[in-house]
Amino acid sequence: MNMKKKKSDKENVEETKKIKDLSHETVSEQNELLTTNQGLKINDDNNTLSAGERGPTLLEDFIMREKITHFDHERIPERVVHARGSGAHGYFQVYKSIAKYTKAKFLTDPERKTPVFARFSTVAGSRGSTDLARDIRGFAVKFYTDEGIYDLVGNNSAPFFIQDAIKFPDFIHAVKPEPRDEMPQAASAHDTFWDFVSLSPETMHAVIWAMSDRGIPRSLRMMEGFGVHTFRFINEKEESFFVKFHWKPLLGVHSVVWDEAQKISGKDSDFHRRDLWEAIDSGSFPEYELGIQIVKEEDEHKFDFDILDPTKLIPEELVPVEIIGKMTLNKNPDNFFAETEQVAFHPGHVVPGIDFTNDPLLQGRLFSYTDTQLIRLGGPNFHEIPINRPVNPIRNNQRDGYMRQMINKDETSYIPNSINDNDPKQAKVSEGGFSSYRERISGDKIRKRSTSFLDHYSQPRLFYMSQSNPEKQHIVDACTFELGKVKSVEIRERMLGLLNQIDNDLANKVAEGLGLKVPTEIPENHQHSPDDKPEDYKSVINKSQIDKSPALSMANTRKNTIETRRIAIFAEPGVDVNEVKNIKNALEEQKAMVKVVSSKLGEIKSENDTLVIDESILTSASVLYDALVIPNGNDEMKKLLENDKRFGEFLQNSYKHFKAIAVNGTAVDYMKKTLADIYTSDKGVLMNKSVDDFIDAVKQHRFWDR
Ligand code: HDE
Repeated sequence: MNMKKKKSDKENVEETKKIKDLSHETVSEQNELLTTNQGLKINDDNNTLSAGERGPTLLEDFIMREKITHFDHERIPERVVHARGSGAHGYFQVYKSIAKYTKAKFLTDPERKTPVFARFSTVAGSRGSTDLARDIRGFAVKFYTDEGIYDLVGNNSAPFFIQDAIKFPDFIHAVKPEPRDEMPQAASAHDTFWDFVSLSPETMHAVIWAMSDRGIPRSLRMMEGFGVHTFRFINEKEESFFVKFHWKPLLGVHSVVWDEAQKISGKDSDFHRRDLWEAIDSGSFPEYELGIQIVKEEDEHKFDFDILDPTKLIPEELVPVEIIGKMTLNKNPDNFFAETEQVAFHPGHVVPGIDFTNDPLLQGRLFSYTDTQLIRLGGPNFHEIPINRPVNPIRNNQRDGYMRQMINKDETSYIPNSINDNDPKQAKVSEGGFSSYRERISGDKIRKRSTSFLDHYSQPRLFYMSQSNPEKQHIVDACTFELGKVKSVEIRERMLGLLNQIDNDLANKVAEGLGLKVPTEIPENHQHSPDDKPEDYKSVINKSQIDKSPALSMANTRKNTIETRRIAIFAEPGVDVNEVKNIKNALEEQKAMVKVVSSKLGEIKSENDTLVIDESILTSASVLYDALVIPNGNDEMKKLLENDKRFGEFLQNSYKHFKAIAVNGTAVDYMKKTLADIYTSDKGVLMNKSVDDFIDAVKQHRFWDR
């Protein structure tokens, strides 16, 4: 009896492994001949079974019916938020053990490479919406650790919009297209969004982040990620530390300009997805360092904000970010639907050593993510979809349900049992069993926002004051644009009142653009419940411990590489082919992506050389590039450029969007004429300079103070 039981246990583990292997058999095209889903070889896939050549279709045609039925059911509901996303595989490795903080094995063994799948997304738009919407970006990473799945489901904004999960449906309904006409798609610039946020001061911090350049990243590879909530680490001694997670991209944090973002949405709405794909495809693997901010248990209350409040960040100047490891994304998905679309993240997927706090937003998320997969992926077995399976074997008494893959062979499906030797057994903590942090809780059962959550303005102010002047101007411009799209004057005015609480100068500048006056009365911290009394909120501080946090400004980010920057070189007949090739080689040596752009595809021949054209001016646009080179050429080239307005528009946009521009020889004169009406500064415009100077300029990303 015992022997039989042991065998069944082993069999089950083998079964899990076998299922993994089987998944590979089904995903790869092993059978060369066309078959039905039942494995029947198909002889004719082009003609439906019919009664005679010109006769009616026969219902009997099970092959046609199977194919069309499957097609009819190809769509699954898109994610209610974060529907538009792009994913990639890779691995994570810690630089050194952080066992003093956590027992999570993937964070304590520097030898261990943990496979990951990352998915980046916009929040508001539908699955087919543009990548360049002004929006927060999702930054979700699934770690396939030896102890089970760990998901870090974060955003590229450190604060979130709301404090309590129960407000999430309201917030999302407000930002989604308006209910009557389903407009606008993937945009917060409309009445319902600003109506909601103008009545919810807690949103101000995240709103300011979204209105900053971080809302329009240059690339998914050039944005930070944040775990947002404060989590817990637990070490082997069962000591607990509060922890905030950060992802820091090695390429620095960079954005595009709003005008550019709007144009990219027309020229290539897959811009971010393509950029991620091409970078990985070309071997320039995106890398992000993982950083942690640790707060000791006894320091929980030492800040003038509550670390459980998800609308607050811990300034890096107060608690430095310790860099502990690196994620490298080195493989594109094989199939978008199977992987990027079906991947199911959940902040509740944790491993021993990582635990939750009582952040009320996080607590609500712990419910939502399984619930959403049930409708999106069709049932409780979504963990069996290959992209969601842990790499360690799973074993439990859960059974059946839609799309069950596992063939459980145990004689029992419950514990305790005597029939199967009480298998599967619970794991002791010493065997890696998860046990929740033993936190002492006492309190009344109430619905009430903690008064420690009520300072809604000092952190948005800290963020705004920490920006460089061009970044501040971009926030003003973004608010003016978005509120300019709002039809209700009342909403615009209410928003000005809130912006005024953040900074008077900000509010005045936005008011100026809207042709309005900043309201004089101070908006109250809105009550959260009809029975709340103003005296409940007396203790609101509205003051930050520090005035500036340089870490919050993208201007202070890394600017030491041109890797994967897209650089266009104009070429028309008469161009100095030799010069083009030298510049291209020098830039490509630094791993830039260089394209020679001409009025038509094909080749340009010089006396003793040939230049292959990569892109025609018809299918390329300045907004798809980070920098521009116009090389020397003879008079013919100059004339051709002058006569074709598309080159002029390309050059003008490159200049207007603050990009580095190199012009040599005859191109100097061409540039001066073309930019005559808009030229204000030489910054980032390199006339007859060396390639090295140009490379340094491209590293700067943009010349914002041009
Ligand atoms: Fe999410 N969120 N969220 N969210 N979220 C989802 O889960 C939800 C929140 C985030 O690439 C959904 O599988 C609630 C904060 C990302 O697949 C859903 C609340 C943060 C992704 C859901 C929040 C996030 C999601 C929709 C308030 C940053 C995309 C599809 C309590 C820390 C993951 C899905 C991917 C997705 C609910 C707030 C990040 C509906 C109820 C805060 C990156 O379950």
